[in-house]
Amino acid sequence: MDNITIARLLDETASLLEIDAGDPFRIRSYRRAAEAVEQQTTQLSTLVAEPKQLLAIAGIGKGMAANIVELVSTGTMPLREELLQKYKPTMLELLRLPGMGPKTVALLWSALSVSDIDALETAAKEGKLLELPRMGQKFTDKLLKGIEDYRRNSSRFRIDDAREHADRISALIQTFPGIDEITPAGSLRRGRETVGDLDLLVTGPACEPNVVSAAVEHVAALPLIDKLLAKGQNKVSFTLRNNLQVDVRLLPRASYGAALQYFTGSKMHNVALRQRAIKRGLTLNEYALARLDDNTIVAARTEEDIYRALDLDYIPPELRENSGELEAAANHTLPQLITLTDIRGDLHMHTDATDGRNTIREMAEAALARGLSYIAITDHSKNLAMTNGLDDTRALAHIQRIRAVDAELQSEHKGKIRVLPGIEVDILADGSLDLADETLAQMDIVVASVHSHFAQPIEEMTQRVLRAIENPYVRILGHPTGRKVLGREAIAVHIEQILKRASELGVAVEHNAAPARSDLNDLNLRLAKQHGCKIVVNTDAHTTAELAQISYGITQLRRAWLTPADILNTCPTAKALLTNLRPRP
Ligand code: DGT
Ligand code: CA
Ligand code: CA
Ligand code: ZN
Repeated sequence: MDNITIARLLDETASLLEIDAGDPFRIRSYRRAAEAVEQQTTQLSTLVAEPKQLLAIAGIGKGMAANIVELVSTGTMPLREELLQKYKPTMLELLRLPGMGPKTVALLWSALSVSDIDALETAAKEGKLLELPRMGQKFTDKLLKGIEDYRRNSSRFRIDDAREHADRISALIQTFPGIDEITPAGSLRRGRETVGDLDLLVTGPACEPNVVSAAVEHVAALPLIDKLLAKGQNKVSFTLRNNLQVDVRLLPRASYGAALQYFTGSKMHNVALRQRAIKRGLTLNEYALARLDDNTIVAARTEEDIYRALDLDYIPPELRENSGELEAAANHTLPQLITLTDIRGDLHMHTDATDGRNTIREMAEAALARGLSYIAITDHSKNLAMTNGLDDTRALAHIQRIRAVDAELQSEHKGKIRVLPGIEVDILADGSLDLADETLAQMDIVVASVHSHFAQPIEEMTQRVLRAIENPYVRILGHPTGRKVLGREAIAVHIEQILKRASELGVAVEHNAAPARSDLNDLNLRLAKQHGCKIVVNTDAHTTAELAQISYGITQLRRAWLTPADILNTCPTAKALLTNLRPRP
């Protein structure tokens, strides 16, 4: 049994546990073990006689080592067999559909023997779901629409997913001697929210034409390859277990810039750039920018050289979508795009008082370690019962705790970080807010968000949000579109009308940095700026680790051409920030 098979079986067991509504930590441990196994360059089947060596692998503990020994010697393991008596691994895909929980999936299996999406679609179309409890026509219609959305989306991967895989593959390629640089190109480098396939470019002495074949063999033998699709002179294509395709190109240093430019795209940007080259008597391809008449190379080593030779300022990858960037680069009017270090605070995060995992103090210390000068703690309000949302009494008590931590940290760290009391208050179905005005009046940061009744018709939803931001205590509109990337579609709202009113009222609109959320896309962000909206970028972190998600938010802001001046939480201090937010009544 090879490593990729062991990894698949462990991952499948995690899926089965998920359908069984198992312990999330146990599920995570199987997933982590699967990832660790497929990273190994030694075949584990040769190590099972010496289980100690298995324990040396990070992510594999005693129990998991025993599982692996069992898998290698018997082809399966007891937990897996036990779960397979009840479920099928394909059922996991069903959990990705709207309205599907583990119980529903189990019921579909026991009542209709449905275990995959195709069978579910057939059953739904034949009206078989109507016979089951709590599954009416409305559920069936929503489900069929969900299946359609899922099929459309399932060939793409979220940016954080793609980034993680790119990092893991790069770490493995890097182990080969003579590799200097590995750069993810394509849509990942441009920072799109989703990625179709990974394009990895590699350079270094090992990639020079006379020696590259050894490096190609190394890449083609990477342990995490599921299917090898193609192996050429300097290119290897393969898929991973999750079907993500990866194209690795090994390139000589002298033409790395030309390759990087070409494979970063976008296609439309490249077409426009090539036209500009031709007008100047030049030709541009993945090898070089060269003269049309005698093929003399004009630039090839770096991207900067190529853009300069075309009389253009350097164009950051996030802007390469052929939406005005060439003209701006020619006129020296490209914006000074915002960067991670411009962000001074984070105004939306949760703690263990509701559905977050860490305490107020832990969140604050993690923010301090990340170099932030202020944060707001904004836990959920009571309408979100499944998060243990705060009612007025608990919210007021929570503020006292936040103020206490703020005072402690101020004396411990000489005012380096401020912790502001806040709330993420639910916008109820009629546009009223979930907590009393007197409670909201005690908060520095009131984020108002739609978290329920997502299906309201567009006029009703628009009026609902407009009513909410009329409340004078609301300073930030959270989740302005409520969408989930590759998941839930945006709520139906007249977004421009909302942005206009928010701008008039001085209510800031939030770009949610979580890659699953990315609430305002690049177009909406540009629209928000056009209407003069105040914009904030927040992580909505539910753990200290999630504070790092801010970088994905920055990427989207850059794609929208935004500068530090466009974003409120670039203000250097909490005081400066508060004077720039909507004044309190
Ligand atoms: P994706 O993978 O769908 O998320 O999007 P990309 O942009 O990564 O597209 P991909 O992987 O098909 O190609 C990577 C880059 O290579 C693309 O952004 C531009 C360049 N490229 C690919 N095919 C062509 C082509 O036919 N003409 C030109 N000019 N460039 C191309
Ligand atoms: Ca790609
Ligand atoms: Ca590609
Ligand atoms: Zn939140």
